[in-house]
Amino acid sequence: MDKTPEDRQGVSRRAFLSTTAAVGSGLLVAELATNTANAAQKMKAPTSSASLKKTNEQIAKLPRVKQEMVAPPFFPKHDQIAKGGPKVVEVRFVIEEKKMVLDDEGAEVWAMTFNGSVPGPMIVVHQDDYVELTLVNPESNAMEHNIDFHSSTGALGGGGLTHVSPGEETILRFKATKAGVFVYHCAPGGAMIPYHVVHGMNGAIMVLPRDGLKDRDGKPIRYDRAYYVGEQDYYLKKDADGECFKYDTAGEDYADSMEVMATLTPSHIVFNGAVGALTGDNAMKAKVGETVLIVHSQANRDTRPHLIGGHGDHVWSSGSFADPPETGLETWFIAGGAAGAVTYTFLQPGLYAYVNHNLIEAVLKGAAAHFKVDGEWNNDLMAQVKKPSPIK
Ligand SMILES: [Cu+2]
Repeated sequence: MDKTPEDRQGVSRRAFLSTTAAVGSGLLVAELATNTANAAQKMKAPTSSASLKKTNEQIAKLPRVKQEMVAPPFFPKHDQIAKGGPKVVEVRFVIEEKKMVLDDEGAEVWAMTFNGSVPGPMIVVHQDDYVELTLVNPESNAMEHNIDFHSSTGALGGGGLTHVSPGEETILRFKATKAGVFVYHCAPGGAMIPYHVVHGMNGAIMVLPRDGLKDRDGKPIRYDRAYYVGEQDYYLKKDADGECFKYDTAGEDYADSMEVMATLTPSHIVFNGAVGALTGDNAMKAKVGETVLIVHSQANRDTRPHLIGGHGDHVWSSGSFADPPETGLETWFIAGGAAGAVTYTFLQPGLYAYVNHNLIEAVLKGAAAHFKVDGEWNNDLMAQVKKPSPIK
């Protein structure tokens, strides 16, 4: 994208970037949606007032911790039970627009990412902690971005206060008042909202109850390992031979992408950014007897996770830890725009497939992962009584 002297001015550049949002197919709809979203975004939280000063002074007395972000499927280091009172948890996201390969056929997308991964990193805090996010949009990026936290309250989930053009950074603080797992995503306005989300710009936060997870009788649930699976739908345009189009820069696929998005038919539905990101050598690991927490998010589209050969021992399908978990489920539902959590204690060794149980989406589109579980086989739970052999 050519830079004019005007582009150096924040306001002109912002105007330019949001104008590009309305280019391409679906122009009218995009404009209508953009205008609606922009009107909402004009509402701003006060940046200087006696009440803000007082709040800042109170929060300044709280302990501060930095949370080191790690790429999914891993979780950052965290305590399952909070130590002490509420804290301010500092998190840093650097936005990276980058080309990613999605499958063995070499399909490519110019992904938009928080910290370079699809999905973005898992954040973990406890209820009533404050999340203080520094959002950095480096000059090397082409587009304006922001962030909407479904776990937060006010200002479009922070989306109204965090618009950053290339070369800008901002800091948002919000109080994590609801316990559960929640999606966050970029939402720059109008058609750019789904465009950024289906280019990978989403992730999840886990807000644990201060005294940890509990079953429906109030008994503690503890996990030995935690994994984060972010499901991503992509909408790549294909040529007459079924080859996906390739582009030289981020944003160049806008019109083509809008055209495919309008069909509601994804070209790819994958876990953690690409086909095979969590299978084979990248399989998630566990041991027999260990309890694993799996958080699964889908920022755009409904899904239905299933662990083949296992179960959901405790399932927070809607993601709210304030509600008792369901137990012993085969498949659970996660609504588009939400995250869900499940614990499972592995009882048998082997390779487990963890899939979106629309099996077309799992097998043909890519929504599958593996768990590699070590340990002793339990013959009481399952045995091969007779090997497959000719019928007598
Ligand atoms: Cu974005």
